[in-house]
Amino acid sequence: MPFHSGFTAIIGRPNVGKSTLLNLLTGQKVSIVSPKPQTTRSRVIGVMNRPGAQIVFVDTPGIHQPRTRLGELMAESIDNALKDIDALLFVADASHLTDKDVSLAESYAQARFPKFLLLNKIDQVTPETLLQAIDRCKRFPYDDVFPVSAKTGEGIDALEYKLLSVMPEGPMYYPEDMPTDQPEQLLCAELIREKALRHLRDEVPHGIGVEILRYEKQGGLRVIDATMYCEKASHKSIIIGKGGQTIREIGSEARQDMEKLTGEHIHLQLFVKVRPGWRDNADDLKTLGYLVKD
Ligand SMILES: Nc1nc2c(ncn2[C@@H]2O[C@H](COP(=O)(O)OP(=O)(O)OP(=O)(O)O)[C@@H](O)[C@H]2O)c(=O)[nH]1
Ligand SMILES: [Mg+2]
Repeated sequence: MPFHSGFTAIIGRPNVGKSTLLNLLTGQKVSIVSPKPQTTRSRVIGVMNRPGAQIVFVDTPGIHQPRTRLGELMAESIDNALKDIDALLFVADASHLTDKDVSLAESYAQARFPKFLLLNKIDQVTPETLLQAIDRCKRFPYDDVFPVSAKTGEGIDALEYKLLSVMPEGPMYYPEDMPTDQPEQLLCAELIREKALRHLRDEVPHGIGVEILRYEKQGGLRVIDATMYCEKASHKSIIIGKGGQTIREIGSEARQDMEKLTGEHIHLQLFVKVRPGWRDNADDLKTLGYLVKD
């Protein structure tokens, strides 16, 4: 039997559940998730292995109008993710299908590769709302519409079956024990950002960037020092919190997830630095790994 494989991009507006879906399909947490929009900032790969087949999923930042250089880089990473793919998943929130979702879905409908519309979060819609959403999407030339829940797994088997059936013959792109191409250190930085997104409000979380300063094995312990960038002095005091409580919680939750990820005992120390305008500064963007070329 020939091996089947291919690349499948996951796109859609912010907060619709793309990264949750990627983690579910991959069976591991490779992309961070939060209730805030614009959680994912760059392309994230997650690999699904099945007997005789492999699908490489590419998670992308939510489609939005960029307001900073970082936003532009996020938009570029969506365009890059759409190059050389074998299938496309356009994800929308079934409980909150907007005109913007509909017009965006329409704009990708002309793509040549197999494309599927996913109405996610069906665990929180009434059957009537779901039927209305399906009806609105039916007129687009997508190959299929899948109502799914990335949270409960409902509808995912049918999607997986369909995707496997459209994958062309091809090689195993990634070794079976490699669920993502992101280095462990980057995943750890992302986990810190995830916890920050969960603990912080309003504009504070969007201005956070994480730089790992130290990532060292010392005996049976991994020592990680990381700096959280923020954009204003007032944000720094919010991140630290009363008596250091917020930063302690962010650090403790991130450490627990890092220990699960690496299987190591971790000592994590977090610092906060004010860096006004870092999202528009090429050097800062490079330091944080968002800008790869000049
Ligand atoms: N109830 C419910 N919540 C979901 C489902 N899928 C995702 N969520 C929640 O929706 C929020 C956003 O999920 P993400 O996976 O971060 O969304 P995203 O599309 O990757 O967002 P960006 O990276 O900002 O573009 C999180 O709070 C998830 O827990 C679902 O099927 N049902
Ligand atoms: Mg995401």
